[in-house]
Amino acid sequence: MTSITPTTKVLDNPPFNMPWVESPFFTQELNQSNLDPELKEIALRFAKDGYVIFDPQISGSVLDKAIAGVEPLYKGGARVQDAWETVSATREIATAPRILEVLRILYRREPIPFQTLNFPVGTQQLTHSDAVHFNSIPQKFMCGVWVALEDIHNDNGPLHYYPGSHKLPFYDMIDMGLSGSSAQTVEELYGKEGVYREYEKRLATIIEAQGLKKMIMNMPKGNALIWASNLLHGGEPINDPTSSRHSQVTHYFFEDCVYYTPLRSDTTIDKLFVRKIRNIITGKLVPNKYFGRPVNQDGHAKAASITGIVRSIGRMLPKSLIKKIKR
Ligand SMILES: O=C(O)CCC(=O)C(=O)O
Repeated sequence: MTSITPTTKVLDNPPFNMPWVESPFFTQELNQSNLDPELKEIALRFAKDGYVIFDPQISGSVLDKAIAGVEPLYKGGARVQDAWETVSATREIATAPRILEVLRILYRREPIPFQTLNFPVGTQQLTHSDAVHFNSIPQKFMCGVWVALEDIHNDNGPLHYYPGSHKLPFYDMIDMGLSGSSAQTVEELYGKEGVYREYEKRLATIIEAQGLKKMIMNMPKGNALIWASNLLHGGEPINDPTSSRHSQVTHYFFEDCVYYTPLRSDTTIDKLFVRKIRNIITGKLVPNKYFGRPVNQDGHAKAASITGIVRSIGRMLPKSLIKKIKR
């Protein structure tokens, strides 16, 4: 197996503010790059399909320690968020050098692991795009890395995904005819009648109308799957109710962005739900930045002051925003 070292080179000078794999020059630059064949293949697949499976070179004992370390945290539930804060094996997975190196190459920016989710069983989550939960300005600087902590097969609720769906437009809440920015409670957002359920239903109709082809992923223990922020994916039904399906997904942003939650934003009426993220590598909060400059951020749900940033994608920066960029 070819190893990835920090000296692995791709071409310099990313000309635009977008992930390398999303760049219009990606194919040309990939062909000219000196990446080893294995990395070239990873980059090519990820750009084309919106996901790629690879060996993150994490030892089996770390995977087992993650399962054992998180076990007491479930307390009857089926998911633990941010176990990295207390379970070092989950942190090791989130910060595995090979994962970080691959992400650096795909995005040409420093990756920031900011959230871990551990699951003891299949999630059976309906199909969604992570981009509605986690988005960035500039866009698409987000991905998930899902690591199989045990063998994943048809019976224990494998992942499903729609290859190439990351190239669909990003369907923001307004595109879906929905607004989550006025939700006051978790129930209003995520409950049975909540706006997120409606998003899932409407997304299913798009998938059907477009005739997208679903793939189901069986994966051996230790393998990792990176999905692009806009790749449609979810969890399959659990055929064997006695089965476990230990897995960890880590969500990554990339440096020098504004990080926000589209589900809770509505930029037309000055609501941008900016996220305060913590870098799992350093344990420190990461400033939201726009063109390298920190932007004012009052924290969750109070971030209307930087609404202009979203409006300005593809347009000119509004003066009000420029004033608010700290110099
Ligand atoms: O683990 C799964 O079954 C799905 C996880 C997922 O869709 C997510 O974390 O976004």
